This record gives sequence, C-alpha cells and structure tokens, in this order.
Amino acid sequence: MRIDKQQIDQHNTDLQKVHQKRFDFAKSEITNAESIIQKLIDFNVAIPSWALGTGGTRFARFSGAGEPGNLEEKMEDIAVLHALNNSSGAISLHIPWDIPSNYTAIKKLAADLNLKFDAMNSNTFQDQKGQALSYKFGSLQNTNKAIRKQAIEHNIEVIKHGIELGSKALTVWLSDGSCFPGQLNFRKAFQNTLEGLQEIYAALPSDWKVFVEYKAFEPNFYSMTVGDWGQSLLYANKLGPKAFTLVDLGHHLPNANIEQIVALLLMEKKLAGFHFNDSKYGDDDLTVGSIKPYQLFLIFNELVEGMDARGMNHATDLGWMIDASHNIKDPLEDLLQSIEAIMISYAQALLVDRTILNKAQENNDVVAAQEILQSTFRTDVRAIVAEARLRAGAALDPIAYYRNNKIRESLIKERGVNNIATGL
Ligand code: LRH
Ligand code: MN
Repeated sequence: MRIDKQQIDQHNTDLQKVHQKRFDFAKSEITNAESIIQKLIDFNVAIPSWALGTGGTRFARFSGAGEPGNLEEKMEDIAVLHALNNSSGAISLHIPWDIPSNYTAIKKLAADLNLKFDAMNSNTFQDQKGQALSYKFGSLQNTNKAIRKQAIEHNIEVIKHGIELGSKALTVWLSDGSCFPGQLNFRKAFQNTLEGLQEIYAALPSDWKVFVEYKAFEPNFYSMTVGDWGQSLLYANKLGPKAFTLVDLGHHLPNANIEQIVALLLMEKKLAGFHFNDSKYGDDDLTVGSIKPYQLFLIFNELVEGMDARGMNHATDLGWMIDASHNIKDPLEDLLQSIEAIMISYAQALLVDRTILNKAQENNDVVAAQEILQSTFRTDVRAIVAEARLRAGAALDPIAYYRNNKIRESLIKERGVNNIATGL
C-alpha cells in the first residue's frame, strides 16, 4: 500500500481555504510561528515495529483486520503514516519479533520508503521456541550464570542486526525483578545485571548508545531490578558515556513528576529519550496525550528549556519513539493521533516565552509563572502543526485522509483478515 502524492495534494486543496483562515489567525497570535514550523518539519518520531497490529491484555485480544504479516508490511504501514504526517520516518525493531530475513532487501525497501532504523530492542522477557534456558526468574539478574550469559549473547546479537541496518542504539528493557519479599537478593541482582550490561556495553560500536529503560512494576509485582530513574541512572553512570536512561511515560508509579525527572536527566546529560504513550493507572500504553495532555506539555516544556540550555539539536540529540499498544483502535489511526499529540505539545513548548517565565521564577511570582504556562497550553497550535505538514508535502488532516481514502479497507483487501502482526 503506497500513498498517492496527487491524492494528498487534492486533499490539501479541498481543505486549503479553511486551513488558511485558521493559520492566518494562529500566525496573528504567535510571533515565532515560522521558526516553530521549521522545527516541526525537522522533528521525527520512531514507530515501534510491535505496535502496528492489535494488542491485547491477559484477558483478551480482539484481532483487527488487514494487519501486517511481516516486517516488510510493517514498514509499508509506517511509510503510510510518514506520507500523511511527515513525522514518522523511522522504525524501531524488536528482536526476535522482527528479525530481517534479508538485510539488503530490507535496507533497499527502507530507502524506497524513506525510512530509517531507530533504536533496536532486545527481548529477554519471553522464552523463545527452542531456547535452551528460561528467563522465568530473570535474565541478566539471574542467579544462574549460564542464563545470564544467554541473555548477554542475545543482546550482542541484537546489536549485530542493528549494525547491518544502520541503527545507532540498543534499548534494554529488563522485566527482571521479584514477586515476593525474600525471593531476591537486591544487591546481587543489581551486580549481576551491571556485569551483564557491562559486557553488552563492551560490544557497542564506538558511535552507538545503550538506552537503559526502567519500569516500576509488571511483570514483576514486588521489585523490578531496573525499577526507577534513579536505578537506571546508577547503571548508566557506572557503564560509561555511551549509556543513558530511557523514559517510558507509562513506567512510573502514580503521580510521579515525570517532567522533573526529565529536567534532571537532561541536566546530567544522561537522558536517552522517550517511549511516548499515556496511562491512567499502570503501563496502559494508551494513545499519547489521551489522558494527561497537560503533563505531556510540561514534559516538552522541560525538554525545550533543558535542550536549549545545552544547545542541543532538538530533532537528533535524543531518541524520540512511541511505545503503545492498540487494544480497541485501528493501530494506524491510534499512531496518527499519538504523533499529532506529540507535535502539538512540542509546538506549545516552543511557544513558551522563557524570558518572562524565568523572570517570574526569579521573582517567585507563582501566579505569573502559572499563567504563562497555562495560557500557552490553552493556545491552539493545530493550524501551525498542520501548516508544517502542508509545507512538507504531507496531509493537512491525516485521519480524515486515512478514512476518506479507505486505507484500512484497502489493506484488508490486500492482506485479508487473518494476519496477526508479531508484537504484544
Ligand atoms: C515494556 C516496554 C518495553 C518494550 C515492551 C514492548 O513495558 O515498554 O519498552 O520492550 O514494552
Ligand atoms: Mn517501552
């Protein structure tokens, strides 16, 4: 399934008049609209290869139709997203769910589809068919040296796949931990895990990074061996300059102040980047900005402040990825909504007048500081985000285009209804 450029142009022509009116109004309110638009055009979020099918829970999975049945079809789906919003030009692979059958062919397809390979993800949270030793009691933390060795070798194998594809980072999320008090020696679990990560770190090419992803609970429900940002930072600092802490928005205990964690990791030059999603309770992996849009804005507010304080390149110096699971929505519509929410929060964060905010903070003028952030959050930047898409040759209204052109129906005609995409 390829998106026809002419059809996008027709779609934009039909919506041009309404858009122009909204854009002119937005421009009248927003003085730095042009610089914001350029930053939005340069901004790209990687799409997880495991989130292009319908996800499920332990209770049920209601399969969708026209799902991608292999890596090639997953890349085609991501290219559809990128053609519609110009902000989804990279795929993050999960191994072994998406082992490329032929590197040359996959790299050629990626080039044809204008897609890059973002961070690779290892998987020592499941036992694969024919796997010698089980990860039931953990992988790098395991008391059994042979199991730790098996997990280290898997991560090194994932790096090798990534080198072939041109990826520059490995994300390590460990489901390791314990479910009951007394089950685990926390110190030994940490030290085993550190030793394992050090062997993986030693296998990284000089221009690669390793992202240590933390999570408060699930699938272990008493302790996680990389349970919060402090533990992840401890590993990253002990590993070395190529190790960073990855923030998955759904991996925190209720009411955690994620924007403060982001500010401090940036200050410490140890922020890897993000797995964007949203949640109300646990690791719900819901559409970005669907539950706590103000928190997403506050996180981007700290990102822009912290990145500009260090002269970082917004588009390239951090890892921008989505990590979501779609139980009841069309996966592609869900991802289009998530990207839109990210672009809106980024645009609003670029809108914050930092001079007057800093002054209000220096003067402890709490009301003024809050008013600056909330009036920015209440500023409608959707026309600015749409204009960035228009100038990049993408669709003014991606979801309307997706529905009006019956993309899902075409995918079902092409693939049938029985494909089950690999992933969660
Ligand atoms: C763990 C996680 C991790 C992925 C997995 C699919 O909850 O966020 O990033 O490996 O989801
Ligand atoms: Mn994640």
